This record gives sequence, structure tokens and C-alpha cells, in this order.
Amino acid sequence: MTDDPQQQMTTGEAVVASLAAHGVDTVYALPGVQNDHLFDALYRAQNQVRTVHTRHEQGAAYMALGAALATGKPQACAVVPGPGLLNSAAALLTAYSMNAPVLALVGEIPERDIGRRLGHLHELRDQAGVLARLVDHAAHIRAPDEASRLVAQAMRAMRSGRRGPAALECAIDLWGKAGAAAPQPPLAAEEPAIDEDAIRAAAKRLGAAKHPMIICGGGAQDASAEVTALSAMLQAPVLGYRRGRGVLDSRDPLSITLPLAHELWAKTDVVLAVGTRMLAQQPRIFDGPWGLDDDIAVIRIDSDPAEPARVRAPAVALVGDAAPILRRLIDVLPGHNSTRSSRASEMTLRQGAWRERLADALAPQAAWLDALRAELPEDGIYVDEVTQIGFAARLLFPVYRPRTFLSPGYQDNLGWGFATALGAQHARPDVPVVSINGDGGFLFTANELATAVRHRIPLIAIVFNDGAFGNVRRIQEDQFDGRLIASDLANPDFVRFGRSFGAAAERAKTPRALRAALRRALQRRDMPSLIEVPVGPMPSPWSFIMLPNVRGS
Ligand SMILES: Cc1ncc(C[n+]2csc(CCOP(=O)(O)OP(=O)(O)O)c2C)c(N)n1
Ligand SMILES: [Mg+2]
Repeated sequence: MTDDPQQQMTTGEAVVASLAAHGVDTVYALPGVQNDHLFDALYRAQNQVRTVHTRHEQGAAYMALGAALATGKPQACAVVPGPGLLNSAAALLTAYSMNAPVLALVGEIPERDIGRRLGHLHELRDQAGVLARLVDHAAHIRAPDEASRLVAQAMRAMRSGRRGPAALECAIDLWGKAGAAAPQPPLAAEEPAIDEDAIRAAAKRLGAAKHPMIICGGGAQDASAEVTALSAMLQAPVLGYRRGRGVLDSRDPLSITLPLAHELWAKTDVVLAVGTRMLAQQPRIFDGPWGLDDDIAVIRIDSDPAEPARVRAPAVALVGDAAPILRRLIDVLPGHNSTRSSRASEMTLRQGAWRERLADALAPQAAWLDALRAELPEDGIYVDEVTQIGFAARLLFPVYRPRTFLSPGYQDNLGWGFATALGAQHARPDVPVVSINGDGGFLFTANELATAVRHRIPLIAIVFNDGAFGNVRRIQEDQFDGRLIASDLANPDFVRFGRSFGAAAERAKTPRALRAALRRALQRRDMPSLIEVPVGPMPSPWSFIMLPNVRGS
């Protein structure tokens, strides 16, 4: 590779140079013959782009996802075609549903044979069609002189409109093809102009609101300062459930989770929804909704122009990146808003009552989460899983900063957590990352302990071991008269399992022991730690999550 734009380079070299030009410093990858020339380009570019190889393509794509979520910046993974791509598909699906900028570099069979069904190694019928269903932006690279333009376009697509993953394919015989390649500078993201009429309309509605509420989703994670300011101006509670946690610091009396938001919902008259699908409130899926009637005005801020009216037409729609839109709203609101008296004492009382209720109803989960919160520093990152502790954390784990509570959103796919957390820890070596897991979910990607050891990634993984797909088992007990099927688990000895990889591993049987184990793990900055926590069945969180309609429609 060279700085001279006239020099010859291979397609692989041109792609890697373009990634570096876009600030991508890592490719999470698993090699194979179709991508040999890409990996040779990565070899040559090691001073600019690190290659972190994993033990399964699922791990590579989840690591890129975790890195994207923890940093808010585009990340890349590289996989072979066919089975390699399909192995990464659950992570790409999750990146799509979470609007996370993950670029997948995907190999292909020889260019001339695509579509001929000759039976090439890793051939997947209509791979381009599969990719087009997984991501919004996909392209096929055929030559070095196309590579940097296609990388730049993919990067722009991942940062424009609804954010999300992209894919670039290249055939086995074209990664190594040499030619002149002119580097393409990054393209500016396409950002719509802010609709000033809509800003005024939103400011009027909010200024006149008696009981406003702000609802944050993942799209609000980079607008924490703005949401905090607006919340204070309006004395509006801010709901964050899964992806919106941490936008408003949990220590703020106005920062609320599902149950308290539901308590306030019947009276709410104006909602400012920031980067959220409003899954809990709108009538669209089975778990909910809380209801929307004509007495509630909803103002939607979303980067996807199709989202605001997808279920129900909003009172006002503002399309674009949340932070600049909220800043305009903050400028204009004072002309329509009066100084509001503080709701701090009222909200503190309500918070206290719910904390007590949840800590009582979900006592075992709350005790383990208290131990974790007590040891995890303020800027430490918690990575969620589809497990009893995770369901409770979404309701009661205090979160202090944006991008420190990574939860998978509507996919809620079991087994996403450990490898995603590994990517988060790799991309944020400056802060500790803790991955919580059930024994079921952990073994989806526990093989990546080998990656953690190989690349010296100091992730802390806690495995809550109840010997079961506990959530499934409880449903079978409660709703199917105890006809248990496919929900019991035969597990390894997790401590010996972790140690066999070279990780530090120990067992903690009480919350106090968990705190001590976490303190020891937090000292290790060049090796992963695994803490097994043996647990029994836990009380159901679902009555606090699937909340009834309180508005009639
Ligand atoms: C990809 C995927 N497969 C299956 C499920 C269904 N599912 C939800 S929770 C669960 C059991 C989780 O078991 P474990 O990780 O041990 O957590 P526990 O409920 O025992 O705390 C299953 C199978 C899912 N959410 N995602
Ligand atoms: Mg379990």
C-alpha cells in the first residue's frame, strides 16, 4: 500500500486503505480461501488496521456489533461466503434491528460462476439476495478502482437515515486483482434539513403540556445532554427501557423505567419520543400496549422518515439525527414554556416506592444486580442477555451514562451477549465491560473465550447457572401444568471450563462473594475473567414488563 494514489493496488488493499481512511481500526474476522487476498492486505496494513480473529463467524459479527454499540462508530467484520455469512447472520440481523453501523466484508465464489450452481466451495444460492434481506445497503466489488468508492458509499449509508449495517461482497478471484485505485475521501452523511415549522409545533405542544413524558430509544444515545436539558425545562420524566437506558442518568429523579412510566401513562398528555419505536406503548405487538388515545399528543423524532407514522400518525414528526433537532427545540421552547416547579420530591417518592416493590418482588435478581452496580465503575459497560438477571436489570439496574447499558432491543436473541461484550471491551479498553449471561445463553458463544485469551481482552463474564433455560422452564411450569420439555440443561463445570481456556475463573455463591470476585476481576486488565454464580429458579419479571392498556385504545 502506498500514499501515491496512482499506484497499483489489489482490491483487498484498496478496501483496507478505505476502511483506515474512514477511521475503522479493527476488522473482526475469520479467514478462508475466498478471502486470502483480503487477509494479505490486512497483514500489510497491520500498523493501521488490527485484525481480531474469532472462533466462529457469529463471534466476529457480534464483536463488531459490540464495538459499534460501545463506541457509536462504524465497525467491520470479514467472513467467507455461504456458511461463513450465514454463521454471522444472527449478529447482522441484530445490528439491523439495533440500527448499528456494522460493515460486513463477505467473500464470494469465482465471479464468472456466480449464479451457475456449479457447486463451488461455500456456494450460497443468490448470496447477494440474502445480503439484501439482511442489510439495507449491499454492493458487489469487482475491481480495485471501485473499492474505495463502494466503501465510502457503504460508510455513508450506515450513517444516513436509519442507521444500520451494510455489506460488501467480493469474489475469490477479484480480491487480489491489481489496478490503479484512487482513494475516495469519506462522503458526508445525508442529513435532512430541520423542519422549523415542526420544531415550532413541537415546542407549542410541549410548552402547553401538563404531564409531558420523554421516551428514549437507542436513537437517543448520542443526545444525552439535550434530553437532560429538555427534561429539566419540562420537568418531564424520561423513560428508557432497553436501548434508551443511560440517556438520562438514573440518579436524576426524572429518569424512569417501564413500571413507573406505566403508572404515569394514564395522565400523560404529550409524549416526546426520541429514536424509539414505542414498542411498549403503540398497538403493534403482543406484549402490551399501554394504549394511545386522542387525548395524548405524540411528537416523534426519528432518523427514519417511515418510522413516525408506521403505526399511528403522530401529532408532529421531526426527521433526522436527534441531537441537532433537540438543540433547536431547546432554543425555541422557552418562547412557549413557562418555568415549571420542580417535580424532584414527587418523583423521588415514586421512585422509592417502585424500587422497594421491585426489590421485593424480584429479590434474588435485585441482590445480584446491587452487587454488580456496587463494583462496576460509573463508566463501566453492562452488556445484557436474555436471562432472568437481564430482564430485571432493564427495570432496576441504575445506569449513569449513555452507551453503558447494551441491550439487544426487539430481537432479544439469546446468546448475543458474550461475544457482543467481547467486542465492546476490545473497542473500549479504557473501561471495564461486564457481560451477564444465563447458562443457556452463555454456551452460544462461550467458545470465544479462546478469542478473549488470544487477544488479551479483559472482559468480565458472569454466568448465572440455574441448570435450565429458566425462562422457558418457568413458562412450562406456570402455563403448561409443569409439562417440562427441552428446558433442562447439562452444563460443564464453568470454573474449570473457563480455566481450561486460560481465563481466570471462580465461583461466587452469594452477592457478597460476587462483589469480592468482581473486585478481583476488575484488577485484571490483560486477561478475561469468568465468574459462575449458582442460582435457583427466580421470580417472574413479566408482570412488570407486559403492562396493561390504561388508555382504552
Ligand atoms: C436466539 C434465541 N433462541 C431462543 C430464544 C428463546 N429463549 C428466551 S429465554 C430462553 C432461555 C434462557 O436460558 P438462560 O440463558 O439459561 O437464562 P435463564 O432464563 O435460565 O436465566 C430461551 C431459550 C431466544 N430468545 N433467542
Ligand atoms: Mg439458565
